[in-house]
Amino acid sequence: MEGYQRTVDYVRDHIQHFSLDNCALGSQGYNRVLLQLFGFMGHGKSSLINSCKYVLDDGEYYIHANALASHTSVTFNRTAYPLTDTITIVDNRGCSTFNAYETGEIYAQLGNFIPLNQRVEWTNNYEDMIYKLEDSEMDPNFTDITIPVFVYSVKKGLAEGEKKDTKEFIDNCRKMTGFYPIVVLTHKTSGDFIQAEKEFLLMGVEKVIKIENYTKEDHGRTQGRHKEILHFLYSVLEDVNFQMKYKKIPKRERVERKKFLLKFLHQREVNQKLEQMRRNAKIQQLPTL
Ligand SMILES: Nc1nc2c(ncn2[C@@H]2O[C@H](COP(=O)(O)OP(=O)(O)OP(=O)(O)O)[C@@H](O)[C@H]2O)c(=O)[nH]1
Ligand SMILES: [Mg+2]
Repeated sequence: MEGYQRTVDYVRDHIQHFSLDNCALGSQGYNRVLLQLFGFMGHGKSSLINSCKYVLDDGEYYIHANALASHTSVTFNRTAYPLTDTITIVDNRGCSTFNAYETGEIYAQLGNFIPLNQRVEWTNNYEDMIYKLEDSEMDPNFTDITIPVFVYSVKKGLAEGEKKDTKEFIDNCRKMTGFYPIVVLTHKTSGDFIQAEKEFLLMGVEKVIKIENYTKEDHGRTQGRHKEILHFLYSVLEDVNFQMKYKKIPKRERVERKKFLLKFLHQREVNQKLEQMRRNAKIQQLPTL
């Protein structure tokens, strides 16, 4: 127990004092690590934030991010919660599926093209999205390292049809941030987390963390749960340290991400128009781009 307590304290201390200035090549102009959560509705994003705060602050359990059992989305605002001087975790509106309608906004968030602390509206409107991107040039964000975190409850397995979209989404997250998303499997005692882990690893994800969130109903501290949450944060920093060993050109990266996003939005618009034409004219032979 004593040895264990020392490890927990050591890891917590490491996380709390992590500074980008101490990376191999220094901060390279970055000043914040942004953990950007996303995932389906009700899978435990807000609870993960509350769990992280609980474990890092080492005090009473407190509800920072509203987490509720509900059939619809509880969180609509994209809210930033600072965890340490360097690390901030961002809550997000839950997706219903990974279709282009909802993912477009998430890619823009991941590329730091949308300011924090705003209500999240999914939009299919090409012009609106392009204007948002242009507006972001007024005050471009080059100082955040964004790490995508995909929160997924093992209570419900991924249906065959969902896997293709999920794989594509995971690949695009990497294009928008330079990082593969870290997958956090929640409700680990209520489903087959081994199967879920396998499926995500097969999709190319490199880190899968299995946790049971602390919740309003059940937040009695346990060694295992504390360790899991710290392991999640430690893994994120490991990834940051690795990437920061190499020279970064934040401006160049932003340009590349913007190109990807513009292409994605354009293709989405074209597909939508084709779909509309098919429906209107009932022409089934038009090709899908
Ligand atoms: N047993 C258990 N319950 C959990 C876990 N994670 C979340 N919950 C519960 O599941 C419900 C939904 O959790 P939230 O954290 O609100 O989920 P969310 O992803 O933020 O949901 P939206 O904001 O609606 O997208 C709440 O009642 C939580 O207490 C977990 O790991 N184990
Ligand atoms: Mg939420």
